[in-house]
Parts: sequence; structure tokens; C-alpha cells
Amino acid sequence: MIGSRSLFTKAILAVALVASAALAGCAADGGAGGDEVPTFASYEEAKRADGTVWQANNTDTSVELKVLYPSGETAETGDHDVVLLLYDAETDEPITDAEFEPQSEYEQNCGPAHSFCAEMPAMGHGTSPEESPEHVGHGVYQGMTHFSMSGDWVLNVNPLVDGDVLEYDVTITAEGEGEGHGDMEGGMEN
Ligand SMILES: [Cu+2]
Repeated sequence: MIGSRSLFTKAILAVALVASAALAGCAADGGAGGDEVPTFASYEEAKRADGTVWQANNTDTSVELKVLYPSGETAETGDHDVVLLLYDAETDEPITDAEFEPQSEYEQNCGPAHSFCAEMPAMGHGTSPEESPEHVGHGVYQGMTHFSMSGDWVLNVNPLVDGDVLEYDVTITAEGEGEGHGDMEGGMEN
């Protein structure tokens, strides 16, 4: 992990972080975390930021989902903020009034309701805690999930947009220690 990084590498990384934060126009708070949750001052900024773009798999819609954080195909295990952008690819306009059903409890099998739920399909379990995304401006939504173990996850992102539940299956590989299934006792009964 990061334990053996040289000072030189750290310095380069710090410079790169400051530079990218400045370019992105985000209000860096000076933290040296290197894994800051991004914020966006405009729709255009979010639209051109790093991320992965997903199409709805249940209906033919021009509404696309861009996952801005984690911005790649992998994420660290543990609690993880999730930042999403919803926009209409035809009109190039942000979707600012999508709704997610509030996350109330552990879901072992993620339902199709307008919700937000991570699961490991190969192992048949979900996770907890999770927080449904809420609009933070410019079509950007922020929520959180918990990758309780390393491996392949599907993040079900199912927003209600103009009366339709759109289903996006975002695949993410979690890497890191994880704590196995132990922390999900109580939620794992069959
Ligand atoms: Cu698992």
C-alpha cells in the first residue's frame, strides 16, 4: 500500500494533487489524503471530470449516469463515498430532480425500487451501512456505501427520473483488507 512510498514520490504526488485540485476548481482543504471526495462547481465541470459512464439497462433512455467517485473500476474496501452525475445525453442538461428511496436497512438482494444498493452477486450478499445519494447541485448526487470485502461488487444505482426507475448496474472491484462477512451478522440470515 502506501507505507513504502519514498518522500520523493510523496512530494510528486502532493504537487500533482494540488495541481489537479486547482484545475478542477475544487475547494481543497489542504488535506494530504490523496483520496478526497471531489466537489464540482458546475455541471460542465462534473461532465468533463474523470469517471465512468453507464447506460440504463432496463429501458431506452438518453439519461446517462457518470460515476465520478470512485472514478475508476476499483475502490478501496471499507466505507466509501459515492459521487454520481445524472444527465440527459441528448440535451446535455443535468438531471437535478432524481430521487432515490431512502436507504433504511441492509438489503441482501438489491431490489428494483428506486434505490441504491451494493451487492456481491457471486456471493449473494449486500452490505451495510449505505446512504442513498442526495442531490448536491448541478446534477451531482452524493451517497455512500461500504465495501465489506475485496472482490467484485455491483452497485445498483436506480434513480427515479420523470416517473421512471432507471437501473444502472455499476461494476466495481474492491481492493484491500476488508473484514469479511463478520460485520454483517444480523443482516445475513437466510
Ligand atoms: Cu462477499
